[in-house]
Amino acid sequence: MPDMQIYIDGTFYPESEAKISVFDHGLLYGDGVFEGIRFYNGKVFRLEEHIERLYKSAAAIFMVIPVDRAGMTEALLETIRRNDLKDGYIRLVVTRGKGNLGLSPEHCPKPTIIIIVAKITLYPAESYEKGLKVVTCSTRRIAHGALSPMVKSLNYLNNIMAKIEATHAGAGEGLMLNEQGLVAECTGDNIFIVSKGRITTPPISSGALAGVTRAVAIQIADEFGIEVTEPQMTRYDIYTADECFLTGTAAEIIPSVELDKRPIGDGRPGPVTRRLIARFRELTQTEGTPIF
Ligand code: PXG
Repeated sequence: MPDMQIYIDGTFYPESEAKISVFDHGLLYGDGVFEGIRFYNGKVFRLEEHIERLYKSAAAIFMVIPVDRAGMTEALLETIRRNDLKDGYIRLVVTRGKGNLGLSPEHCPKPTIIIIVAKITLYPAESYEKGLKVVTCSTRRIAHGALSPMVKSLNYLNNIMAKIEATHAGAGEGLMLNEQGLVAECTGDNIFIVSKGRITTPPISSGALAGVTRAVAIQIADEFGIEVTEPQMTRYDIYTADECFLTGTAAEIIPSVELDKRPIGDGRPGPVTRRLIARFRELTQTEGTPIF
């Protein structure tokens, strides 16, 4: 990777010189929010939805982003232009900013805005053909009573603990349950099943992030005339489903063919999942906010 241009608070720096304070509360306390966004073929996919979620995450943690949505959008597009990429990944981070030691953000006068653009491949192409193995993690998804799981915050430790469990078990992703033992989502993706031609996904209230790709999958299913419902789900529903797939900005739509060593359906990516993936690829190539 050449020295990428990184945006920090309105200025561009080569990666080797892109630095923030050790007193930044994003580092000290994981106090901040972020988004992972993709651009394809010179267009940013679902940009407005990501920007909207960022501002909602910020509002939920009592943080006022010092740039408005239009300014943020322009900063993001300009960062991609400076790096001269047509396809890639954007990591947009807004931290509480530089402050004192001590939890209180009282002495953090201004949030820090960081925009990183990079290439990304989360899973090899083979995984989209053969499907991922998933295991249930013992680490539970964060409870609403602790911090809303809808906030895309810089506190990812519970998902990271779960991801480590999944990796140790030789699985591509880890399934996370909520405190009640109901299915919430995977460590960095939302989960869907297909049973008797119908699609279901856990409700956001079960502890899932309101995924942008989740919404796209629901939109495509709707376009296909397939009903999507959001009932509370248990692992039993996944064990006995015909098909399963995961959605996320980084993962896109990816089949899952095994949960806890049980094959899902016939253990191969199913026809509904394949159709959704094909349509998703079409959409990412054709829709989005033009960069140039
Ligand atoms: N659940 C969780 C916990 C996530 O973090 C998703 C679901 C999928 O949401 P979207 O809006 O992306 O469809 C996420 C997204 C990364 C990375 O770099 C993480 C995510 C997305 C992209 C990159 O770790 N998380």
